[in-house]
Amino acid sequence: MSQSIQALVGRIRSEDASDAERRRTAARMMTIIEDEPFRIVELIQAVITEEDAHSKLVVGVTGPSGSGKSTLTDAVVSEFRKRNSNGCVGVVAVDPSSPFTGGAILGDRIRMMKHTTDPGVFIRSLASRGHLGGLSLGTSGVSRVMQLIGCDPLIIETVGVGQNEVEILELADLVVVVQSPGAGDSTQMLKAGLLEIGDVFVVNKSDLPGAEDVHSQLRSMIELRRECGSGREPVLAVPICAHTGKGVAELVDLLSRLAEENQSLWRERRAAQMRDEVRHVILETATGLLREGVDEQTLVRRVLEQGEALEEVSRDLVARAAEEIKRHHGS
Ligand SMILES: Nc1nc2c(ncn2[C@@H]2O[C@H](COP(=O)(O)OP(=O)(O)OP(=O)(O)O)[C@@H](O)[C@H]2O)c(=O)[nH]1
Ligand SMILES: [Mg+2]
Repeated sequence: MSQSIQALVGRIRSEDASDAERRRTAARMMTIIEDEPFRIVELIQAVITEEDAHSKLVVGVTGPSGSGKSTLTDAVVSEFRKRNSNGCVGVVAVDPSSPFTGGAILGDRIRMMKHTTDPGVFIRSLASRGHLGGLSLGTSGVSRVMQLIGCDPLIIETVGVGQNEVEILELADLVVVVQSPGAGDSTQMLKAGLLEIGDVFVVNKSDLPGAEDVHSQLRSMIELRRECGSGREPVLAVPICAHTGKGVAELVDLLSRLAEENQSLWRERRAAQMRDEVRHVILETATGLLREGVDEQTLVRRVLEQGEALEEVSRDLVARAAEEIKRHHGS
């Protein structure tokens, strides 16, 4: 018998729950939603009207592999913890390119982080691909649970850019794009679409030669984007050395200021995002029902070999599914 998400939310909220129990309950809820992503709807139902179920700042960190996203995230987490030692910070590391068995690689990456023993830092990695309901729904579920237990900021790290990653970054209020010298020509970034989705651009590894060049290339690209007026105003952060922490305080200042300024806009976006997730799950569930007991090859043959109209075959399918459901559920 699987546990109700609502009951778990209640347990997390309960005043007599200890911190340890809250953590355990949150971890259980994350596992449930990772295994059954559609159950994110139960979580949304439980928290949708509640402002305090959301972090004020959800940051997506992306950029080419090896640019230093994890090292930078680590440094940013330290800075946030230093500023608010009572609060907690969440990190979700997503690696859509890893096969299901890639856990070991991610394990190494996680161990790299200094914060694994800090009770004020939650870290969760997602390496699985091709889960039912898609990776982004699982990521969203994990993110929402972290927000529910008060992780603020929440940082979502994901490499490169593909469709999955873009979806994941839609969960973020702000997207930070990390570049570094020596990681290939930064015009490649433009092709990869990072320029379009970034809100804050930062050059990491400022201790290495070439960092200034990357910084000024970024500045011209950002200016170009501004001139094209593509809506969101991108910002160029000061160069950073994640190893020494140089520039990290300035980046955290910038992120905090942007969060302050944009809170009401983001609130609306978060609400829209939740409605969108529910809509997605409803349609996916309906598609699943439609497919039940259907011979899809026959449908294809009717269209390709018998020349039936697509619309006709589709309506037929829906009508048959409706009958089937009526028969099973006797209404
Ligand atoms: N010199 C220098 N090296 C850095 C700096 N930040 C990170 N590195 C190194 O760059 C390498 C990659 O860093 P990661 O933080 O793992 O990079 P990543 O972007 O998270 O990599 P993936 O998760 O594989 O995409 C590591 O060897 C880091 O030690 C920096 O500021 N200066
Ligand atoms: Mg990394």
